Amino acid sequence: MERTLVLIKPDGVQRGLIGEIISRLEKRGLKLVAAKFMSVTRDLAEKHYEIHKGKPFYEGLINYITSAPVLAMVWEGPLAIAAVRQTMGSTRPTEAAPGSIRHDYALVVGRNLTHASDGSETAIQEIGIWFRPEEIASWERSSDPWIFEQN
Ligand code: IDP
Ligand code: MG
Repeated sequence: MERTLVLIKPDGVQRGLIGEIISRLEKRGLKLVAAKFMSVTRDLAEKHYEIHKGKPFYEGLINYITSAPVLAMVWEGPLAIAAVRQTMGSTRPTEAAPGSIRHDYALVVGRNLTHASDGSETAIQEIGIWFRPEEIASWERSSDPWIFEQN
């Protein structure tokens, strides 16, 4: 079972899309195991986006993610990392698949609503940046056998 970090970025919060985004992940069958509504310090933003340091959009990206609260979450499921990236759509909304969140609700890369971990190592690293272990709830969902094929 995989876990992945999802952020609803400040534009998603400001535009009232929290419910819509959570709903899509829930309906897909993914399981929520942690959530935290919070302001993002510059220190946290810099840790999270360390890989992009030095790129032309870096300063704008840090300003964007620290500009208003975000909803940070951990979602769980088989192949959760790929599934969530697919539900979010490509980084550039005009290249995102129809039906994906970025296609359906966004236009430009600098306001693309969400973050989702892009691999198993980054998922572990990012979850560790945003959540303490005791903030993550491992739980059995009664629908798990109908979604996760555990037989
Ligand atoms: P991802 O969020 O789909 O993983 P990354 O390439 O990791 O995309 O970039 C991180 C974030 O940085 C993007 O989601 C987007 O908010 C921002 N970003 C990436 N490229 C650009 C750009 O060319 N201009 C402005 N912002 C960008
Ligand atoms: Mg990325």
